[in-house]
Amino acid sequence: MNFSEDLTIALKAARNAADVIRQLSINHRNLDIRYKGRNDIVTEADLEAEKVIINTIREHTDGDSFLAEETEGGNELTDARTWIIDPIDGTTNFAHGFPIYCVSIALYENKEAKTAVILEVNSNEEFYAEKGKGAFLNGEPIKVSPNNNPSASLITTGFPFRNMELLEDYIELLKELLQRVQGMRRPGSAAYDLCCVASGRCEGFYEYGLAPWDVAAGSLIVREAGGKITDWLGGQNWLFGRRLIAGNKGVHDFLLKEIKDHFKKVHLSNG
Ligand code: 2AM
Ligand code: CA
Repeated sequence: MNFSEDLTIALKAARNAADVIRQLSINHRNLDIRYKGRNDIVTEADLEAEKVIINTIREHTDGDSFLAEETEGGNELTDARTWIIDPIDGTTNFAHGFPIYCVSIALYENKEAKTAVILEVNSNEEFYAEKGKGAFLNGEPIKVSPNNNPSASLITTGFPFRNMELLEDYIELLKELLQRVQGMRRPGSAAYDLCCVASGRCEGFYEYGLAPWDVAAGSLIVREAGGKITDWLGGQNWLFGRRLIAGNKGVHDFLLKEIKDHFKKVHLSNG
């Protein structure tokens, strides 16, 4: 497979960031932690890693735009080439030394994902995809799970941590799923959840309260692995719409129906 120069740049940036994160994780109990909001933290590792990613990309490109969690936030995308970056997806895990956290880098152009890399720092797994070229894990092609049967499926989600307005509906849905599926997991990094869908480690994933940098790369990796991504109404407003469902087709459609049935307030909240 002939990959683009952009993928090489994204991989180099992700590896450089992972080096910085690993270095700082040695002493994670002494990290300088700041609160951006309730339960929403940023560490010096997030800031350093983001700097390294942007500098690496700038060394190899000219005039590209950035949408990055810590320094270049925003809530819209133009048609320009835009790198959407989460230096650490799973910062709460990182700050506790709990081993699932990822560097996530995506390149969008004309509002469409072209290239995506997610590197899980502890396992050193590199998930990546380019539009129309398939999805890969450490160089090997990956595909979503062929198991479309909800009762034999493993489902990941993220617990609500900021917007508690939808909490009751969330718990009702969880209650239902715990009785209908084989197992539920909460890894703590949406980027990683999407990689698990893409590589068939789980059959589906859903969450609300998501930021564009949590899902920009993972959604391309899922689609290139043959999976389906929608928002909670079955539409395509998932990059800025904060709510996403991913899965193989059968389990995605099952989750969409369950969410529609249980989230009575889904139209009323923007969390
Ligand atoms: P972050 O580590 O980049 O902030 C979805 O669960 C996303 O919400 C996570 O990927 C995580 O991304 C973010 N998040 C922020 N604060 C969180 C918290 N207290 N618990 C879980 N996820 C949190
Ligand atoms: Ca982050």
